[in-house]
Amino acid sequence: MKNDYIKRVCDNLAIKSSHEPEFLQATNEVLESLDPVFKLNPELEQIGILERLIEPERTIIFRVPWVDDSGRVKVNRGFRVQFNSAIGPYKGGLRFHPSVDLSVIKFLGFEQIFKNSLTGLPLGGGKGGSDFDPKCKSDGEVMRFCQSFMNELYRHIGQFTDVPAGDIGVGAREIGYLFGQYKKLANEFSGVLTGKGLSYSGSLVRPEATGYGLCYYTDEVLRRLKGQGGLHDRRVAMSGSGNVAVFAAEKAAQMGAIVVTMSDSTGWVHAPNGIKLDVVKGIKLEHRGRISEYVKYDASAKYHEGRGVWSAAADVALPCATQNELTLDDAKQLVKNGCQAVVEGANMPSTPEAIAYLKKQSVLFGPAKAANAGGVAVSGLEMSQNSQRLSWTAQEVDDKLREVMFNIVNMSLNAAEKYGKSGDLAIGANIAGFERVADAMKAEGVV
Ligand code: NDP
Ligand code: 2IT
Repeated sequence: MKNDYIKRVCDNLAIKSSHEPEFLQATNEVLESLDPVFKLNPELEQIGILERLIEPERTIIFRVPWVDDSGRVKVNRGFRVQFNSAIGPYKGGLRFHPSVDLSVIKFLGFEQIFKNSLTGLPLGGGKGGSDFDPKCKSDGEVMRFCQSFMNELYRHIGQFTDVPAGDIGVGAREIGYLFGQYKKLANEFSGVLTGKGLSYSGSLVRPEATGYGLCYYTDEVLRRLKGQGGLHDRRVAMSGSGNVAVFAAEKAAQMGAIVVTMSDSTGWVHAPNGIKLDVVKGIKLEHRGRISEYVKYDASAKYHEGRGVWSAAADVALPCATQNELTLDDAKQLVKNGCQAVVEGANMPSTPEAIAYLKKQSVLFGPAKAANAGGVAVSGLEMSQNSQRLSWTAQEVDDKLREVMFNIVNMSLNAAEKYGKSGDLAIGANIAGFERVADAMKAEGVV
């Protein structure tokens, strides 16, 4: 039963943002879970906390013209949504993918507010990107696109204002081009982007951070809530084969798990004896190839075209590709095959119907904003190192990453307990993330 205030805000937003389905999905999930907070703290309505939270502080949409290798002019649409700066400068990735639109960037930016709050670091929430598709583009085309994108973005960002990073389609190559152009336009070498290369003040462990953090979180919640040991000896079904998936697979294997599936947008590979990660890294990270090539190097594995990655038998599922990739039917299939935990590496990969079903079946559910916060947490640590003009060792960064992930588990479980939702990691994460931001928004007055 939703509190009147929450219901009113959700209903109004449903009308105002009826053309933004992903944004509505994300806001509904968070707002509904705040019900017990508003029962105890009705004064939050007086300061319009929810109306303020759901409206980005600033939205920038811009033209990105660039010239392809044949000399033809192309135009894409660029976005940066500066959602909330109550607890720190806007922080969040840039996504380059043909599916990017305002709804997708707003859902990602909204989620980022609470995720960043959970890290305990001084990071506000934002997100950006473009409908540009880096696939099948030459390095020269990607460089010219990134330079044009930054020609507009640079006036809106800065180390104390807004610090973008990578996401789908934006990795080390793109961050390099974006940083180079920012430096030229602003005449300033600063920590304005994270995920930078090591030779120009990036942080050790940032490439690995989201995937490693996901495994630290998953291992801990399995121990705390399922009580039969962590990831060791568990079969893990994973989707995606990009930055998050590759390093989640690496850490899961290091922790003694057997990763049995990986995928991309064309199909998925089933390797019941365990995916050979050096092969995946070779295909995806070095040649930007397709996961279908995997079976050339592993005769015991099978490639399947299309969806279906969640039909493989596994104890734990780690969706690491994109939003709404795990549906109700997938959840049913996972439960039928004995899956005990679904922990989100991608942002909002499970549909609301899938989540409701998993919870009803007592499957442990780890929400994205908690489970994948390791990436932005190490981005925060990269900003600290840049401010200090120092580089920490891999061990130092990894230790801090583990600490952040354990704190997130503790904060989520404590908040869930405090509000009578014991063991619910999703409600706990939403409430714990919200409380810090709401406190700062109370303090800053109505601005
Ligand atoms: P990458 O671009 O490195 O990899 C994305 C992977 O997901 C690829 O295997 C890609 O396949 C697949 N994928 C993308 N879109 C789709 C789609 N529509 N359908 C099926 N498969 C798809 O991105 P990341 O690994 O960085 O990001 C993956 C997820 O993790 C995203 O949800 C992102 O928001 C989230 N995330 C990323 C963080 C980071 O630091 N990078 C931090 C926290 C969360 P293909 O190559 O065929 O497109
Ligand atoms: O979704 C995410 O948390 C990211 N893409 C990482 C953001 C960041 O600023 O490192």
